[in-house]
Amino acid sequence: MGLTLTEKILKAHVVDGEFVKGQEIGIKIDQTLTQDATGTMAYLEFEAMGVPRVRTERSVAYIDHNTLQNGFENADDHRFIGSVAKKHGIYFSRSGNGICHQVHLERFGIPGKTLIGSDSHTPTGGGIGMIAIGAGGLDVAVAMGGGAYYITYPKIVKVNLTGKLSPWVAAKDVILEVLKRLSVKGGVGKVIEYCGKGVKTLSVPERATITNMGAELGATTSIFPSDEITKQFLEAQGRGEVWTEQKADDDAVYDEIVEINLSELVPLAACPHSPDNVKSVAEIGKLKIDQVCIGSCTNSSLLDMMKVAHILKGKTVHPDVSLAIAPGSKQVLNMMADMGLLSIMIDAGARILESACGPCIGMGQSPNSAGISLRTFNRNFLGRSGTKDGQIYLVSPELAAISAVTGYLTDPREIGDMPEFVLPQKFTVHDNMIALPASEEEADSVEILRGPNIKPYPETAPLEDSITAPVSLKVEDNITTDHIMPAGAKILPLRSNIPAISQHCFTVCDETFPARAKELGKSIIVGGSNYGQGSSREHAALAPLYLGIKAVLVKSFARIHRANLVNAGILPLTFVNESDYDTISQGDILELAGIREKIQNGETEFNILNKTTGKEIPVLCEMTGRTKDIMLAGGLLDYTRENLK
Ligand code: MIC
Ligand code: SF4
Repeated sequence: MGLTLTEKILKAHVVDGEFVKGQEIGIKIDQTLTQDATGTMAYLEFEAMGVPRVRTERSVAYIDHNTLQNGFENADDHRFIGSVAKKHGIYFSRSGNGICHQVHLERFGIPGKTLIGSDSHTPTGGGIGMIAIGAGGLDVAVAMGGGAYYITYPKIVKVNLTGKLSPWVAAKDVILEVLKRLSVKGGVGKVIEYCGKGVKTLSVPERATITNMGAELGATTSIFPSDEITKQFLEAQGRGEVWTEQKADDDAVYDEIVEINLSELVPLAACPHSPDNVKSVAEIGKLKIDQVCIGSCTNSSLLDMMKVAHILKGKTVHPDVSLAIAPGSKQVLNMMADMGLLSIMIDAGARILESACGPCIGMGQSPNSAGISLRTFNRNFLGRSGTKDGQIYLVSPELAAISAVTGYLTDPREIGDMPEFVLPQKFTVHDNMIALPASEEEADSVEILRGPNIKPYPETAPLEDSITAPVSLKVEDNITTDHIMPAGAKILPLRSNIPAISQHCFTVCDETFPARAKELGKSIIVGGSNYGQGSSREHAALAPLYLGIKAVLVKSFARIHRANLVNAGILPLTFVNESDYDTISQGDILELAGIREKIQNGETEFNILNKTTGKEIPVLCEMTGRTKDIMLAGGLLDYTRENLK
């Protein structure tokens, strides 16, 4: 029986566990990446492990998220990360060099290798045939120290692409169509593998748009084969020597098959406030818009910019619309300047932003009150733009650009003929904004530069014998990490200060939560399904840890967030009967009697008691050997200190 591409790469990297679907396996990690919003914490954790030099083939630290320096905090974090990188053998991509995923694809990614990154959109690397997975900062720190990364051996979904995209229909529409069909939880526990004759009609940047936004399916990762098109892309980056062919066997067996005929797709948009709330432009109808933002790790490649410039040429941005464009990397921006694309955009009235995440993470450009904003990004969760009642639609760059001119949500097919957009044979390569690490001899003399906002990792303690605690918060289905630990220009500078950032935990849902939880000392959160979807930010577990949360009881979890809870020593529990969710109220006292012994004995299903109502509630707490030990130790940091020496 033949193998899928995912299985081939995983098999070549497995160091622990067996290849049984649903079981945990440990894989060797070849490359890691971090960004600055999760990076400071990840490097504090790496330091705490006491490993002098990274043990990966390549580790890169990027500065791209917290680039709005409205106070000393972000600049201090950048300086800290730069100094840690230099000392411990990590390449350092300086601010201005671009968004981590775009730059990693251009300059570091290698087909057939494994990559984990402290950012949920790390699967962008799947666009060149890598197994690239988003993870919590602590997991990335462990991988940098040479430890394996653990995932549940996934189900593998084949997306069989046939046909060819029609003019002005984009790669973005492909992933929006997949999201429409599978939903934001449809990918949990799965890898999405793209195959079929349609693959060769898509360029690397287009493939990367699709694997990037696979994160919104909740998938472990997404991957394309590495073929002649990948080879040309890497050669154009001056890195042809790292290319290898990567593909599934012809007789590979998949768990599910999704058929997509590219020729049948039409321009789509994800409507507020979820990436799977997808409708066609025709279904949405005439929608007057206030803002357009083009960029983010999903759609900021040179190819995207070439299309946008073509559409804007000789036009003016509609008087009622503000258009912001953030090219994905210094390379993209440089080439836009050389090719004359930049002056076309400036002339049309676009506001050119630095090559960084920017508005995608609420770092500026928040829309006006109740403003309608079309964005080429990947997330439109409530409040993420920085304007609580902002209405964010996720669209392709083509659709965004033409709408910026007309002032309405516009079907890009109205533009008429589409020229063929061909990527250059050679990209402009100048890695002068990537600082190399110090040599092993020089490393000792590198001083670590810590600012006053950088506070240590919160205190942890081994799992208690029993837990009796009130429910401090009850929330609904599809709670995102943007609800749990909001981002934005005001809160992001606190990423390296857990006591301070905790004051914002869950304030989107309930402003009184942080004070209440702190006062209770110990408490439990109850939630619905797909709890913790979205970002990889471990702050969504570390802030609750700091506020005394001992357990989270929900209908189901998103993958990365569940792992982050375990890493922080917080018990992840799920209801056996989802209807029991309705029997618990905020304020009820829950008793987890003998919980330590139960976990130690490997009990996965047991009852907890709602002392307020007297009702016994059956719950699941599935822990394998390793996660069990992490839980008992009080989290991954304590566990790793013991085991990684
Ligand atoms: C995001 O898109 O939400 C982020 C910001 O890139 C996060 C990481 C973070 O919270 O720092 C992600 O997706 O992992
Ligand atoms: Fe940055 Fe947005 Fe991509 Fe997250 S989704 S890495 S914030 S561009």
